[in-house]
Amino acid sequence: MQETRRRVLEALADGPVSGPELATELDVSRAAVWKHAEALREADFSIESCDDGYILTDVPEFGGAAVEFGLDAAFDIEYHDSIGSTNDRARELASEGAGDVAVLADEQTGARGRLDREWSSPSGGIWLSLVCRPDLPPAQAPIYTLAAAVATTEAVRDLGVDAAIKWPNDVLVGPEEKKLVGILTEMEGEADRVSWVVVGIGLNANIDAGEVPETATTLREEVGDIERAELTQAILERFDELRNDPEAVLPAWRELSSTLGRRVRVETPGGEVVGEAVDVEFPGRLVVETDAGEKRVSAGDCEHLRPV
Ligand code: BT5
Repeated sequence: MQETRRRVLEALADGPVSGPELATELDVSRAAVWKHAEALREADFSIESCDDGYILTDVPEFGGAAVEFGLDAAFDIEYHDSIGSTNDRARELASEGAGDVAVLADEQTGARGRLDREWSSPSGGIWLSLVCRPDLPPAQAPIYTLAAAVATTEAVRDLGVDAAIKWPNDVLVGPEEKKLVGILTEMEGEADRVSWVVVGIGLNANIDAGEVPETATTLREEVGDIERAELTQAILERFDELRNDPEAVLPAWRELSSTLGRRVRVETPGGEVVGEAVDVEFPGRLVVETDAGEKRVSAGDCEHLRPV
């Protein structure tokens, strides 16, 4: 959000404040204050007038301004009511040189999972793609996937959802392990350095369970509708913290994962690995104790098996 507009919004939130007072405080013309207030109203902020001036009485449920207002994370928000895929848009922004942008949508019409699988994205979700330009070798980029899983799981647990992470990138709920969140990380880089990483997070928020696959669940189904702007802020803020403190990612991930200690089958590009998942190592390798000894897996589809 533009700086003066953000300051107008903050002053109105602390209001009431009069137009002339605000103009003096921000050192802009009264016409400029008016222009910003009108733009905020158009973005669904409710600004009412009373005897002592103007005051903010309500904030929009979702949207770019709603998420940016009060956000304590280094991301600008680009919001779309509807878009093909936030990851595609984020990749476009990344290739134009952008960084620290979060592309956010209410609905996606052509969203992707891993390996070009379809990702249902009806209106009411949190469809979010983060453009990052970390100073990392490409092999370490998976730590961003784990960081996103940690940020999202903590945020939904705070809403009372019984969520846990299945390696590497799914957030599952309850004993039936229904999928609430999927993460798709994409990147471009040279041999020794990442040029950009796009972390795409798909969270089934205020959506009927019938609108997502049977193996999936939604926040509406689990705990009822939630404030999407607040939840998006919580995810962005925790992710921002973790990307600045990569050492903190694995301990947090281990705490939140339901994969460790379980028998798993992982389909990897090099074949199937079956055994007990015993640990996760930087930057996201799963350590599996198999009949043929320990194996380390960097990528693949993981299935939780019943104990033998
Ligand atoms: C994923 O793939 O889990 C990554 C999903 C990433 C989606 C986000 S949304 C924002 C950004 N923009 C995009 O275009 N993508 C990202 P994968 O592990 O391959 O899982 C895909 C499988 O999950 C599908 O084959 C379905 O079985 C299932 N699925 C599809 N839609 C789902 C949904 N909304 N919720 C839960 N499961 C779903």
